[in-house]
Amino acid sequence: MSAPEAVRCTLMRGGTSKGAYFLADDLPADPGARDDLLLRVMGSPDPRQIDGLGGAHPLTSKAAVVSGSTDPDADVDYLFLQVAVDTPGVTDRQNCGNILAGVGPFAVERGLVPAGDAETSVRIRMLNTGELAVATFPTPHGRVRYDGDAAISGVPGTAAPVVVEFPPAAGPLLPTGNVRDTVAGTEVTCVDNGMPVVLVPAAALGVDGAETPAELEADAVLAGRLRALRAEAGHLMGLGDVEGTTVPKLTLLAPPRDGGSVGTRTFIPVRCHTSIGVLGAASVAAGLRLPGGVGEGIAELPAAGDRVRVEHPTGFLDVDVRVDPAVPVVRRTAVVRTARKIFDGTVFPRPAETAPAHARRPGGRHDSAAR
Ligand code: NQM
Repeated sequence: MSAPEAVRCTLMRGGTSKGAYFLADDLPADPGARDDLLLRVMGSPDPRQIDGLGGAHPLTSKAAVVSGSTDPDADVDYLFLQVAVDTPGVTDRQNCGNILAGVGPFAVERGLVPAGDAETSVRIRMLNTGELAVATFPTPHGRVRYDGDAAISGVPGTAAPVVVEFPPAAGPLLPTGNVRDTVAGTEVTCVDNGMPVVLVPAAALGVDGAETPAELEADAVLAGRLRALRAEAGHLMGLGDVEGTTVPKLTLLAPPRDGGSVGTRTFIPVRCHTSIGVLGAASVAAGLRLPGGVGEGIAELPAAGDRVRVEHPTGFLDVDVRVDPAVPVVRRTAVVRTARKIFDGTVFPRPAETAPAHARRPGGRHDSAAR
């Protein structure tokens, strides 16, 4: 009997997500072999992911692949991979700003970036989109500090802040060229400030936007409307056939209920997010700042400053976003997240030979992670 496969791995919470972080050198270079390995690490496909590290939800079935960067503007490269839960899919078609929060600390822990004496800034090239981000976090005496007093909604307790800044993105903020489109009979705003998102007034779909994720997921009529709307919006946004993919996301907008700027419920795209993605929220915030968007008359934006407080099912996420609506372009986006190293060691993937036949070669790895 051969020795089991063993892979160095760090399990981290990044923002409101959880994932397995790897050095690129520790994974197969071939994307097919890498994705097959990640399915076996996570325990997919299986709704309970009982035989792997995955937490039986898309938000806890994620992987980060990190390496030193050859880009002079970046210290490290970060590839985000969404590992589907109950289908054998791994996709690199979306980015993840929550898992991003753990990349800087991971890079310091693994010696890719030297730690500063008080805090460290890591310049990260996000390979999924080609965009850059800068993450700054405390490193007293040259060691990553995880404890602290920053609280983020959706995570119990407090931890050290990870401040993430996104320089202006290169791609179009309005992928359809319009601030408003009619899609499947519904007026929407399609926006991309790091994550392609379709903004939809909740009322237009017959819900009030205050329902729990479980209530919304149980609504079969809503699911049908969202699916039709997303299919049409995907084409309009230049994303092609999005059936079976994880982007675009759909965010239902409602008036704020807790003193924030707007209420949201986000579909990623089938499950309803228990909070909201970082880049998803950045796109929502940018979309709300565009005159003529569907958020007008729903959102209540502060008269001054860059802050948009995006309410979601478990609290809120503050995004600082400065938009020049005339172009339109986003000049600056910033968020505060936290991250925590949970476990560092060796993961033993489920052996390849016991995997179901359809999981051995993750067919359509870019197209089947949509739950
Ligand atoms: O939008 C979930 C998450 C995300 C993505 C998703 C994210 C982001 O909360 O930047 O973080 O939208 O699938 O981790």
